[in-house]
Amino acid sequence: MTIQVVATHPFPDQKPGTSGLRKKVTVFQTPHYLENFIQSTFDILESCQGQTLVVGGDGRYFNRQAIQVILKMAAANGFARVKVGQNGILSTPATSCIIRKYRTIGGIILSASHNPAGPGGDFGVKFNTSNGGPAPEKVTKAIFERTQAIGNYKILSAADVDLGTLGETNLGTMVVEVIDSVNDYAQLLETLFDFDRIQQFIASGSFKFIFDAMHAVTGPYGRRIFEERLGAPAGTVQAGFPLEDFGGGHPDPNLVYAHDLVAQLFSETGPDFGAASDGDGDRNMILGRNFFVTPSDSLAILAANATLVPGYRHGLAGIARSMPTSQAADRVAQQLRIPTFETPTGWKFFGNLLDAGQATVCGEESFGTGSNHVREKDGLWAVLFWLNILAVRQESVAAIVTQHWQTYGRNYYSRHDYEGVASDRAAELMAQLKAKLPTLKGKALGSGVVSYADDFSYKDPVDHSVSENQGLRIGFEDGSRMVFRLSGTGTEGATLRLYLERYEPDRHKQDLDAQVALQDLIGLAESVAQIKHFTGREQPTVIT
Ligand code: VG1
Ligand code: CO
Repeated sequence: MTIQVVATHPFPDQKPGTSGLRKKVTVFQTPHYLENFIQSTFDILESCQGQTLVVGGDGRYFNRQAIQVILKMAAANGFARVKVGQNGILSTPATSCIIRKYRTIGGIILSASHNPAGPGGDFGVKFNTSNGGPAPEKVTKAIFERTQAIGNYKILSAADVDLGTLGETNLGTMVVEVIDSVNDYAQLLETLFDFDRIQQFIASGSFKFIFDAMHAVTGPYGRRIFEERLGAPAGTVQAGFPLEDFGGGHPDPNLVYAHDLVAQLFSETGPDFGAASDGDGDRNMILGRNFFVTPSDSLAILAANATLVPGYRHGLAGIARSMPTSQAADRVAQQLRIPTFETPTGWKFFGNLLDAGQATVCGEESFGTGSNHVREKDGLWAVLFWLNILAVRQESVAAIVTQHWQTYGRNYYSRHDYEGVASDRAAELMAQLKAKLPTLKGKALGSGVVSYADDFSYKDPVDHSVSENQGLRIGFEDGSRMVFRLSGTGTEGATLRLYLERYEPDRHKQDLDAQVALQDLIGLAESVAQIKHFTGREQPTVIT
């Protein structure tokens, strides 16, 4: 086995987005493309010598091939050990857990998360640092700069490693340790939740639930935890075996893409509770019978009920949410007299707050919720949190949510996505809106008065780093808001996201459909940003 030093040239487009580097599979299959990015990542580490790395992915097409390349490059770069999930499978939160538990230098997660997979689909590479969290901006910036200067990479010429069998093998001087994909993670969750109580609740027969793994990474996790450990009947986990193309679906747990699950919950004979996760297992969607819980409400409800769950019985230090996420959680924090933090979109911005002990739970409107148990959002964690609350309160999901609204008021909320818009048109929309913002403050817009209109920028309270251009916001005196952002995770054209929020304290006006309740704001967003004109679309692609 010899170490090859392969000459290469920079690719101009290796800048990580909201969550890692995402490209079409065909781009990653371009000779040297994957290798360049991996070598650049290794190069910015202080030293690879003698270090341990965690590697795994969501099981999508090209996962297995990419892992073999990474193992051989890790061996050539001096790593002592790589912990790799069996058959290359590790969910994003499980990877975070393993990095932290074994104090490794970091980990590489192969996933494009909720983006579709297969030979014509997407692939992605995320690097997580030694705290278990997504690389912060200063690290992704350093990686990108390195990709622009790279001249060669190192790789061991060796046969592929068998990833199907648990245990250790040698690759040059490096040890490849194939680990059970679920064990460490399941053990961690067991320390947080009252598994016995949930088990009894399920065994009582009065409560039925289903979990849709969407043929993505959470299948093995869901089967082990829900069916084997908690005794839920076989079949509770649906689409529970990872497929390289996710069964042709879009592994994004929302009302549009998780239609099979939604159809089951929205039927009179349906289960009491339903949940789904995404490609790499960090997202969650929560449903009750005939009831959809918005991710923003879910965050607020988990926070309000946290002391019912053993891992959080002493309360929370603080709550952090991404800027476009609704302010429902802020109202809970206010009542609990704990701080809230408003960060830019992307889990990497929660890392410092979690490390510093300033926030205990975090959430994003994009179906992401998590806590300080790892440094990623965590789909199964959120499902177990709900199961624990339901087992203690013995009420329906709908009852818990409506009671929450009665106590705190309801933050009507919706996100409208316009996917696959021409990039230049989307950029024009944002530019013209940004130019207009300074003129809006203090003006009447529709029936409201604008109290602020700006481009969100964030100063991290821990390391004081500043992140600019994080979304255009227009806020009204009554607390209503609309936010415009372009997605940083797509691989084709641009996706415009419009986030809408309006607060309703009156309990007699809290049962409207969100689209109806937000009608005025939707109209205002169109008039101020000319969405139809710039996108050429009459309707959003996805409404959640
Ligand atoms: C989206 C979401 C964001 C999330 C990110 C990664 O980013 O809006 O909240 O953190 O995806 O999630 P964007 O830039 O497309 O809006 V995942 O599940 O892809 O790791
Ligand atoms: Co994800």
